[in-house]
Amino acid sequence: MEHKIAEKQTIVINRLSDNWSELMSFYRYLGNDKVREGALIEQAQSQCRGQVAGKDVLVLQDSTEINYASHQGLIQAESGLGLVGNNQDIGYFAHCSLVIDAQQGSVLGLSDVQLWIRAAGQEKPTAPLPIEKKETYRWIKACQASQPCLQQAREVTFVQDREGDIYDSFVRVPDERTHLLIRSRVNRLIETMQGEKHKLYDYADQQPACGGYSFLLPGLPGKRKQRNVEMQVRFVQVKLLRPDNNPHAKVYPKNVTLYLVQGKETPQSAGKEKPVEWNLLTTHPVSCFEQALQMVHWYSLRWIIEDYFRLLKSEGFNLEASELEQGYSLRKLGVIAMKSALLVMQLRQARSATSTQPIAVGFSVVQQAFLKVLLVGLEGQTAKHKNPYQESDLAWASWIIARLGGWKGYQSQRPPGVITFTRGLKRFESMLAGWLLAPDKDMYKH
Ligand SMILES: [Mn+2]
Repeated sequence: MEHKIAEKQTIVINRLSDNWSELMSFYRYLGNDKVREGALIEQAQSQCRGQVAGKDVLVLQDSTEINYASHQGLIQAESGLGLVGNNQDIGYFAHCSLVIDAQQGSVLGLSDVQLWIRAAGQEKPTAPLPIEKKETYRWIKACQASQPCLQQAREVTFVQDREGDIYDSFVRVPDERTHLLIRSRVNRLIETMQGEKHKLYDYADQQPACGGYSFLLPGLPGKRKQRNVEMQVRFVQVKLLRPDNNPHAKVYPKNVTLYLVQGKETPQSAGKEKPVEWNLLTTHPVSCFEQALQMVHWYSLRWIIEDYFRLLKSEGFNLEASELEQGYSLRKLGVIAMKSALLVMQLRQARSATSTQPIAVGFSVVQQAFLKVLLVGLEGQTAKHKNPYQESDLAWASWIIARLGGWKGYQSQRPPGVITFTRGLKRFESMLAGWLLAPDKDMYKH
């Protein structure tokens, strides 16, 4: 049964942003109550579980909103969507935990996906709520829900942006093999190891710079140009003090000892742009420049999840353009797209040769057999036009999918990007659907 669903799903995915009016079977699949959103998420988690054994992993976490304001009149009421953004548009929120290999940076899987909606007419609470009742609880919940599929990992580091800077997290999430790396949101009052009180960022500024770090900051269309960022790095051990404005926090220890790592862009590097400044809080011990550098580097890898959300929403999958009428179906569509987008990212990485993953990461035995069939028609006569990779590597599949997506296969050509891979994957999946139905599979060889 599981297998049937998986195969059906591949048929479905190729339609994600194609002609919606032709999608009757697709609609039926998404509208089928027996296919639960939770089951789709569990499938992704169990796939992830198989990829992390013995590895040090980073879990990049972030939230995004999927907005259906442009289809507001079309979507059935009370069907699983709620208010987003300006508290008028409808849609849903998603919080994803994207697992990557800490050494290689390769995308391994999704350890958790939470979808949630905001109900209309929610009143602002008059008294402080326990964390479990707040929307921000998702950051802690995502760490907890990720744990079962990360059990085989050697070391886990959850990487969160400023929204994740919550005292509760520092108390509740870390253990011997579970760490946090979170960008600080507020200039809190802290206590130094010598017992003095300071403002966090001022105290960081007072530390001697121990070295530099540079990285390429990707551009954001309409917002900023790509630039090389040169940072100065500082670090120091601090005690974070328990917030005293929430009675529910009284159960926590009065402080937690952490390390602060600051990466601050130099004025020369920033030029006219706003300088990048990261004040990172981590449970990893940091006692030398190399360790501080590691933290800054790991945090810089957060761009991968931003890239992932971009792929889901615009470039490749165009989730927000779907014209389904049922909110529940739209949410399931979202989870399916999340799984496909994961594979697109893995295929792109496989071509960059910085990370090698086995083909089984993304393709079942049946799919691998069909890739082989397709390869015959795609390879040219000369060595230059042959797939240069081993059949057991994801890179081998990546070459084929890129060719299906319109990449010509010349080394001199620009390497294929996510759009090419998304197009290639859609084509692959629709051809696979045909192949699986074909009575005589040999005819595909010619
Ligand atoms: Mn965020």
